[in-house]
Amino acid sequence: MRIEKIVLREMNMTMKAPFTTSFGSVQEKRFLIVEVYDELGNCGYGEGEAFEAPWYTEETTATCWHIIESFLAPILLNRDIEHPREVTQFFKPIRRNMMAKSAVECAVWDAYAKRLDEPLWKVLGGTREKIAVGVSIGLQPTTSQLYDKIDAALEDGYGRIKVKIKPGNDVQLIRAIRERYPDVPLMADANSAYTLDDMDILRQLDAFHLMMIEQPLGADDILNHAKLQKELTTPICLDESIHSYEDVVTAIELRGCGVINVKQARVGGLEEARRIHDLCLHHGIKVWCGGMLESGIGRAHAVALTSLEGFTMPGDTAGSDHYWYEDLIDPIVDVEGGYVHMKDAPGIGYKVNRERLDKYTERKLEL
Ligand code: OSB
Ligand code: MG
Repeated sequence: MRIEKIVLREMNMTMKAPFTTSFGSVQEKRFLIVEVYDELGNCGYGEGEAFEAPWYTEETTATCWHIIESFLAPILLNRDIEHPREVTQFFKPIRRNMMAKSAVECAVWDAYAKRLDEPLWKVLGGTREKIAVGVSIGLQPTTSQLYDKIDAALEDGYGRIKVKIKPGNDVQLIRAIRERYPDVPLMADANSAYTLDDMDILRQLDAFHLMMIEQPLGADDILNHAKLQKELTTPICLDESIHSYEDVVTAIELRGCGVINVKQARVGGLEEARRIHDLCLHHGIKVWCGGMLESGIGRAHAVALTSLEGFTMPGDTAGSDHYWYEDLIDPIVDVEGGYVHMKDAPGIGYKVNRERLDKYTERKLEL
């Protein structure tokens, strides 16, 4: 396979509601869509999932554009590729910039699967015909608004609730949720809002049988997560701290977590995500697939990834309609009774609606 053309698009779509975490709020999503075309005319799509500001990781929409245009596209264009797994190796000389790499790598996987006329999830080695998903609910102005969101999610059939916490919005909040929903599978995500000085607060969270506490401490701090994990019975899940297979090796060696949130965007693509999945399976570390408030294109890649056998815990890949009034794909990612069913169509399995793709494109570059 040879990639002969790459199209880069900057998209702007507004979500149904703002999503608020300990690091800030997003409603207008500026992200990238990458199209790669092989010599036979197969088109693969990938999503640049970085946000406009570098709160979550150091990357932004603008840095992704720059890295793809100036470095990744020139590496890939007109190069012979046997298999998409090689793309990770081609990109090795470029440090980090995982989301930029992932956008391109995912697009190559989609084109490759379309070329084989196979669904991407099968090409990746997935075995699950349907995957369990939950919702991630952002911080709300009041507890009663949070209850409304949880009620709506449960009514829509989602079987797992993740809520965001931050200092001042933690023990009381989780206690209140537990009183109202004693048995709902529940987890809390701090997006790095605490330090070891908050040990007392974090210890109190042990009382609420949470499935896990996601990324309580610093984004670059696996060592202190290991210290914290020794003090807690609730498993720690690492999100922001994991950018590569090597980071997972470190986390396992240090016993820094019991669970890993895998996002292809955060680790440079589907090949690295799959290697992390295999490693965790081997070491008895649980994995699940996180989300980045993606459009249907990134969402379809996450759904395909989640079909791998080790993804035993529900992911964050809720249905398209949870976030968007309209999505870039037909049909939308649909959730029935808490499950997304795999598609048999080639590649990502969903058809990109070119009219809507153009409608939300604010900048376009052909390489
Ligand atoms: O920490 O998992 C996270 C959204 C944006 C950035 C980081 C995170 C999240 C979410 C929501 O929790 C995931 C989703 O529903 O797509
Ligand atoms: Mg998280």
